[in-house]
Amino acid sequence: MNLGKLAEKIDKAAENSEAVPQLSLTEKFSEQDAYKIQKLSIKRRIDRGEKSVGIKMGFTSKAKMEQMGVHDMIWGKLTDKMLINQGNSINIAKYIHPRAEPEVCFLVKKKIDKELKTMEEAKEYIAGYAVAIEIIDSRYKDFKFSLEDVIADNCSSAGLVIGTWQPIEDPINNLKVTLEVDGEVVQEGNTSAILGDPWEALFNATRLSIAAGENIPFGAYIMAGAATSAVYIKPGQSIKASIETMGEVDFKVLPLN
Ligand code: OOG
Ligand code: MG
Repeated sequence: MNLGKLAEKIDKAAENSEAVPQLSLTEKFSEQDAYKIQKLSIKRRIDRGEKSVGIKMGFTSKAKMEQMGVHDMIWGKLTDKMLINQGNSINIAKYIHPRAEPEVCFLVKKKIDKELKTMEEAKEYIAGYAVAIEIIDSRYKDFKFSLEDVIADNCSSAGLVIGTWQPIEDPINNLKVTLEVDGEVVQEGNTSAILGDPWEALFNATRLSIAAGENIPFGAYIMAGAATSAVYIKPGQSIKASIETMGEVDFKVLPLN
């Protein structure tokens, strides 16, 4: 099996906004191979000039695991091409079948070169957090995949919009999370759905990246994973995520013309 060829296939699917059959339908590959494919596909992006801006956790909540039929947490990479400014509009034609989900994002203030395990350590390395929305856009037909498939596909990462950074103050577990489309609440959840506390997702992100031999640089974003199921987005919509006491963030989808 040629992992580079599989990375090329998944990367081209993203580039051309065209879904492909799940890689696992024709190739047997392990979870470890899947992370190698992910790494090779990210290398293609970096070679095209995209810059690494951080990492994301996936399937850190039951809601997400159940929605997608998988059983373990995963992690992927974020690049500058995925960034959307607060309030800006996206063109749906650049995506295949995008979905939005509410998240917590952390900001790194000091290079993380070891696994963080306690809040005391976290405060030394993390500047703060913000409400974020992730746009996921599986490169697989019908948004269906195995755990290995989705890892190879960089965990469906396609976009993110980050709200205003908040300094670390009170605990951030047990906060109400909502996702609105055109002013109507379409998903409701709680930050405790994220591994009991979004900080747990941060700790796990540091564990996984250190185990992979990678530091997390100063200024990196770390997405904790969605607290609720994701919703499909459509042209003309306004999408907003809010987290109690943390704030809100929104973006729009351009209407079709
Ligand atoms: C995979 C990405 C999962 C999350 O927040 O749980 C994820 C997917 O659902 O397509 O980003
Ligand atoms: Mg996510």
